[in-house]
Amino acid sequence: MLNVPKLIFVCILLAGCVVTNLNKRVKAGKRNRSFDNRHKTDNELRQFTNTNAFSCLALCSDDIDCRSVAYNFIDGRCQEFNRDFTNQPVAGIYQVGWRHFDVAKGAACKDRPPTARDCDDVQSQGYTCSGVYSISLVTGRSVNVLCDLQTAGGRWTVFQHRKDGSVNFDMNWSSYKNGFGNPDTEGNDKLYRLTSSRKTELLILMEAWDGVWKYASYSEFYINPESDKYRLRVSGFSGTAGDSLMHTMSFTSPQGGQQFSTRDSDNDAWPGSCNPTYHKGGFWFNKCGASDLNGHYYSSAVDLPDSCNWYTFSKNRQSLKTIFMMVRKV
Ligand SMILES: *[C@@H]1O[C@H](CO)[C@@H](O)[C@H](O)[C@H]1NC(C)=O
Ligand SMILES: *[C@@H]1O[C@H](CO)[C@@H](O)[C@H](O)[C@H]1NC(C)=O
Ligand SMILES: [Ca+2]
Repeated sequence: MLNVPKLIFVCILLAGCVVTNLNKRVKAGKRNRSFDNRHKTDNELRQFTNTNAFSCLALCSDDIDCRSVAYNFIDGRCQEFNRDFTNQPVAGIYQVGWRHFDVAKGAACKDRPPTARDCDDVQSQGYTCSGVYSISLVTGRSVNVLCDLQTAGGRWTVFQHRKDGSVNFDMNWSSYKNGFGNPDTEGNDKLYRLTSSRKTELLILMEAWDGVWKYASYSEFYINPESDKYRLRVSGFSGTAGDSLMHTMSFTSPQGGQQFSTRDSDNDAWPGSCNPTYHKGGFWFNKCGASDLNGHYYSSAVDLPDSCNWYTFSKNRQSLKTIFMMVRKV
């Protein structure tokens, strides 16, 4: 398991992994991998020639699917991969010069901006590192949120994050209303505020237990207020993980999507209650669902309906290792 926060943009390897040019985007990681000298072709997204180590990493930072790179220090070739190789040997053809860098989006952040309404404001104020910031959704009241200022242009306010099993997500209605964890789930009232006053898009980044990352992006996303049980509105899918929100949630409701349900508040479209019969956690269950990103966190890839899963990722209920759900204004 990684013992570094997942949102940290880590370039791992060189004793003093170089940093300067990428303005805080790349940091020396805790791992130390000597030259792999392996040229691999599986899990490859793109390749470039005549790059330098910095631009190779920068290209990865801008690519939503990219999670690691290989750079050849002898001839300047650069490869991007859609998975990382944490704690795993890199297999491939022996070729001198290759080094593999595992890359997690974001960078540990020590700066704290004065007041911002969301992570878009944070980035507009000149901050470049991802991390936890204090924002004010309501004047005078600040909350800590995770900002992703790297992925696909940054400006993302993270409202849900799974990274290990340390936070219980099978919480009741009022916990989902107000948020829980620090700052794992921002809560539906805050999500309503973030998405109701302007057009917002949704990005979901997901990592399976074999290290492969996929994403689901929705060009329009908002939820209704608590009086309508935080009904989901989502459209305009694109991405590599498949559309498990539309797949599971909007085929019945003329209003567009399902209401939110928790174990103590059944608003789903099934006669019984999806949680706990099939699922765990609070989500926009239908009858019940083929995805549940707030399901139980298993510490391995098990195929169980109560896990945190996204059906179209691998056409089963395989529990995911890492999840980010985040919004930004369009
Ligand atoms: C990194 O790896 C090299 C070669 O295996 C080793 O000599 C060195 O002590 C390692 N450094 C750290 C900080 O682990
Ligand atoms: C909901 O859960 C929280 C935290 O576990 C608890 O403090 C609170 O009393 C619960 N509320 C209801 C209505 O069950
Ligand atoms: Ca029901």
